Amino acid sequence: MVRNIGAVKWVEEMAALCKPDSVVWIDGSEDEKKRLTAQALSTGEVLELNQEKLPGCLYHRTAENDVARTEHLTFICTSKKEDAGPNNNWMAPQDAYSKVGALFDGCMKGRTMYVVLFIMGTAGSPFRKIGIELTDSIYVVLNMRIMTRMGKIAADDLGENEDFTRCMHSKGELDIERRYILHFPEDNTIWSYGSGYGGNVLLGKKCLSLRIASYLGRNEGWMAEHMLIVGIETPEGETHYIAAAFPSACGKTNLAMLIPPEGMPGYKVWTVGDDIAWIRIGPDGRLWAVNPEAGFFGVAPGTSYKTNPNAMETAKTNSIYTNVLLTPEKNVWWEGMDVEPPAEGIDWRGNPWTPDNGEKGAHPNARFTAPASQCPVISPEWENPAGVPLSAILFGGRRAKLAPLVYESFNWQHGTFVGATMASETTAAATGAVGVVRRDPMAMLPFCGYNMAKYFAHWLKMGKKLTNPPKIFNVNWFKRGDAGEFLWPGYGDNLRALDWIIRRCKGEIEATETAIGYVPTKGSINTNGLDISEAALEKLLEVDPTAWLEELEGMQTFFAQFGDDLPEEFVKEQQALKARLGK
Ligand code: GTP
Ligand code: SPV
Ligand code: MN
Repeated sequence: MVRNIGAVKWVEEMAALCKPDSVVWIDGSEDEKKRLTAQALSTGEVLELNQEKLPGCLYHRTAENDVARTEHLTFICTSKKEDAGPNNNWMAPQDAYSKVGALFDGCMKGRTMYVVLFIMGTAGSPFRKIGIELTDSIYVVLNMRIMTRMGKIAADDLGENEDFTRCMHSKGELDIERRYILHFPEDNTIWSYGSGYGGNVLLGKKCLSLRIASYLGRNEGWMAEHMLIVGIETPEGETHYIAAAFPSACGKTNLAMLIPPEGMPGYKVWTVGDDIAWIRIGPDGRLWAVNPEAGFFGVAPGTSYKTNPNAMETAKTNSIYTNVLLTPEKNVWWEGMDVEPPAEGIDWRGNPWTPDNGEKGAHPNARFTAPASQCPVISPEWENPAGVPLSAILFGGRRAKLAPLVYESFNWQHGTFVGATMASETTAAATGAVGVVRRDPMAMLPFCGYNMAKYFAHWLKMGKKLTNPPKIFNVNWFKRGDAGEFLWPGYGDNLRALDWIIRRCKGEIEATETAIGYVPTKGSINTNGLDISEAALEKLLEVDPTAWLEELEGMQTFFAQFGDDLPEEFVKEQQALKARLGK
């Protein structure tokens, strides 16, 4: 199938290192899928789910210590430490290759090495990137089959071109003490050892499409961002595209496929992507975004027919469920699914479970892998190689206090500053404490493959090249009242904020200028059919200068680590914010 000399040589070299019993080149066919599935079923690597209720769906459980990205074991290996920046763990490339090379040595004895050629983007597109992942996990192959365009289509697209990302993965022993996720941007190479969890092992996703791609994008003049892309069709029939960066488990998948609330008839929502956007400047001076992925790797807990029916429909067939609760009927269940829990089941650890045994049935970061093409509201433009033009970029996170429901930045430079000063409460998508506010610029802190100060500069530079830039906004669906309750209903009702954003982009409505940006003037958010008190709305839109002055201190502390690399524009933005806050 593959006559690419560089690919064949590299696979031979890696096979000589890992010493698998056999090497299998994946073609991506239906027959092959059947064979691989049968084999994974026979070893228990995956389980078959109820084929009446969930046709074509499989179940998988990862090791108990391997259920989320491990940021402390993730490294950027550049020749110079400063190129990785204070935002990344760093290892010298030679040290990394020899240290983890020793782990790869012989690690596939008794196993098969699968060779997966895959495309991020669509075949033939000038903007796609091609990778080859070597892995000893059928679960990884089956997931890559959903998340990317892979096999023969990728081999044909690559042809004899030797410019591909070399992605090396082994489960190893699944020992957290022997786990490394290494990126070598200068060599276009990724090495992942000792994990079987999504973001650590589906190397086309965070590793290639964000860490390596952000590095390539800076060199090549484009941007790789942790953003959903959604089209909003107004009752007048115009479609406006919005990209939004929220940290992991902060609502991207949900916003990308929301269902308009009853009070907003005539609106339609079209999903283009739910996690990653590659963004370029078009000939018209606007930003154009593509989703390089072919599937969704979505958070299961909290997903229900009430909160996100489109995700439930998407994942009903041909999907893989990881670390959810398994019911006696071989169905799946998770917390927040909004159906009665089964009387008993097997939890994400593989232990017997009952609703009252005090344990979670599903891990909070349990996931479904589902083909994007199955999404009932997938955009007709989702595979357009040119992408979709962006009217607005949103930043947002989980902030119980401070950040208003929505506000608009003054201009691109200020908007970049707003994105760079984002903060959010941590979630179960990465190991470590949950619920701690940390700064997460552009939701890219765990995913920026180089010095983030240079990344900020890249954003500013891109803005200077735009003759028709999108407007930049900040949103927060997670503000809480005094009793700890969410003040905003969220989910489908988030369209009310998007609607305000679109009307601002079109210059149709006035807004109130505050120290942090423009907030909705009273009465300008469509609350038709929404049961919300005046007091809650007021609280949602409040800007408290004292609290923002405190926030400014947090920003300054965070920026200090970048020293002189921090763009001077950000120093000016900090001063201007301070002045606007009256100090
Ligand atoms: P990653 O796949 O990790 O990048 O996550 P994501 O940003 O796509 O987050 P996702 O949409 O999967 O949502 C994560 C969790 O937040 C789920 O439990 C959702 O139910 C919950 N959530 C999403 N949107 C809202 C919202 O508007 N309000 C509230 N309260 N919760 C939300
Ligand atoms: C995230 O954590 O942002 C995800 C899931 O989208 S993972 O692929 O594990 O990174
Ligand atoms: Mn994500």
